Amino acid sequence: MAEASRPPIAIIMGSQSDWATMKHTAETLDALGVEYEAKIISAHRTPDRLYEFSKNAKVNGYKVIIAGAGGAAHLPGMTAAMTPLPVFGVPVQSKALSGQDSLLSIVQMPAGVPVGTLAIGRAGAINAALLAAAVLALNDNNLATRLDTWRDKQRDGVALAPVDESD
Ligand code: RP5
Repeated sequence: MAEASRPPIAIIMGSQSDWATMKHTAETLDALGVEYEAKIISAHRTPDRLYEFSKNAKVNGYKVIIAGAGGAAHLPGMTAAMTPLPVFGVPVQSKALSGQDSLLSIVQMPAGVPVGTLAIGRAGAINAALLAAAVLALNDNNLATRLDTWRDKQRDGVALAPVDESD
């Protein structure tokens, strides 16, 4: 695919099982009108796919990569090692350790190869989309306006006083 027709954001994830989390990234980008491609790329099971994707990500026209993985979550760090593009990592909530393994695997990169690490699970997936959109909005005034509108809507949805939800 030619560079001009590529979406600016790639959402990659280590497994089909990560989609339940990473679909929140996709839904948030949909709400902001930001195009993306979503791919399953496993650092462990499909290392050749990871190499091919990461080495060519910039020339293929992507601007930001969002990588979700769980457990021994090497995907964001290995991707960042092979591309100059900004990489945001989403720790998927694992069954064994509730995502603490994923978080520490992603966040503890050695100096020199950064991965911007988000919160575990759904919150991190949504925030990765918002952060990636904010990066793109530096050079896209229309997107900056849509991000402002998104935040205004969020603010307006917060009630002043709590209600008893069990009633
Ligand atoms: C990781 O292993 C994936 O990112 C996923 O979170 C985890 C479990 O993968 P499956 O065994 O469900 O495919 O590589």
